[in-house]
Amino acid sequence: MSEEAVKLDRKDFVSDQDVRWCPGCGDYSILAQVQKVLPELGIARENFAFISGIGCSSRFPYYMNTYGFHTIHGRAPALASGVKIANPNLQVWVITGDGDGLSIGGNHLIHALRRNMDLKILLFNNEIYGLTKGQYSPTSEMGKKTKSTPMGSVDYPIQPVPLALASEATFVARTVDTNPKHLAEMLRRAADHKGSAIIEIYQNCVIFNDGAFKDVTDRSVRDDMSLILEDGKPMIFGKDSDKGIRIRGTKLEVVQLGDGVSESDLLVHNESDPDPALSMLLSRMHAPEYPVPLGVIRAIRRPAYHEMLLDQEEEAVQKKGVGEIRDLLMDSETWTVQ
Ligand SMILES: Cc1ncc(C[n+]2csc(CCOP(=O)(O)OP(=O)(O)O)c2C)c(N)n1
Ligand code: SF4
Repeated sequence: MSEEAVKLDRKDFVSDQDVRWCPGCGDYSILAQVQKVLPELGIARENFAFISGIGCSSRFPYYMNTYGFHTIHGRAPALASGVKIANPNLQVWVITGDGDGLSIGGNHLIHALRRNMDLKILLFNNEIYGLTKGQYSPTSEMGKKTKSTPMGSVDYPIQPVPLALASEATFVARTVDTNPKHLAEMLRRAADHKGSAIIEIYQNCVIFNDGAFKDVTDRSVRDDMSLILEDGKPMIFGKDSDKGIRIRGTKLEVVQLGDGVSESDLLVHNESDPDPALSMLLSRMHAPEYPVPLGVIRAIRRPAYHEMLLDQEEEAVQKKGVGEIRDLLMDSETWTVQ
């Protein structure tokens, strides 16, 4: 990495391409925060790769002045895994949508997470297929009326955060496009993480699903309807910071502080708890019964796929010396026809 390369600013990460998202799309805010956070990392531009699938969100690599690859629908995690293994020095970001990452690409996403691939996956969740003009997606609510489901969809939605936890992702967070400060902080945390990092970003599609998250993100309700998680801190929320979350048996409860309930009764967030049970409970908190948790839900450390692979390669070289693919292939008969 050259000396001058690490002294970059936002403009260095802006490409010469015209941004083609609809005016007011939440994607702009995410792009702006990524272009703000990347120069802070002190990494040269040529050491970043942005890999996307297909969708409005997947146009992202065009707008980044880094290496990038707009790949095929749902396959960004697979392509990105190959990129990371081929060149572990790259910091690899995956850009995907709820359609791209959870419909056609659901399988690829799960396996990249479970393998602890060192990827920073940004899941732009707008609960709709934007690029193809507004069909319901796997995260759309049951009964979603669209042109292709005029009477309402009859599908139960999938929830990205519980899915990521169940897939053994080692870093799972949630944020929203309308809170740039929080979004930037989550990007920094994902950038620092070694292993599979996924951030679900609530992203507003102004054209086909406007206001999908307004019950959580609108200025008038957000303090009461979102819970900002902070590691090691009790779970307090509300406009007047007078509500909290406690656990009774296996159920989380919203409580009013003061009614014989004090801060010491509340759950304390432990993002690195080796047992994922509480993070799973948190991930299933939904409005209107609960405030929606935003922040780092889980962050644990375990060896990443490429680290284990490189260790194994080194061990093999030590034992047997540097090999030749040709020798491996021509080594012995694989089968004999008699
Ligand atoms: C193999 C294949 N199947 C279907 C499509 C059509 N298609 C393009 S984008 C898309 C869904 C995009 O939705 P999402 O990932 O939520 O992205 P958004 O556009 O909302 O950002 C679909 C179904 C395609 N391009 N390729
Ligand atoms: S269709 Fe929706 S997601 Fe796509 S660019 Fe327009 S506002 Fe954004």
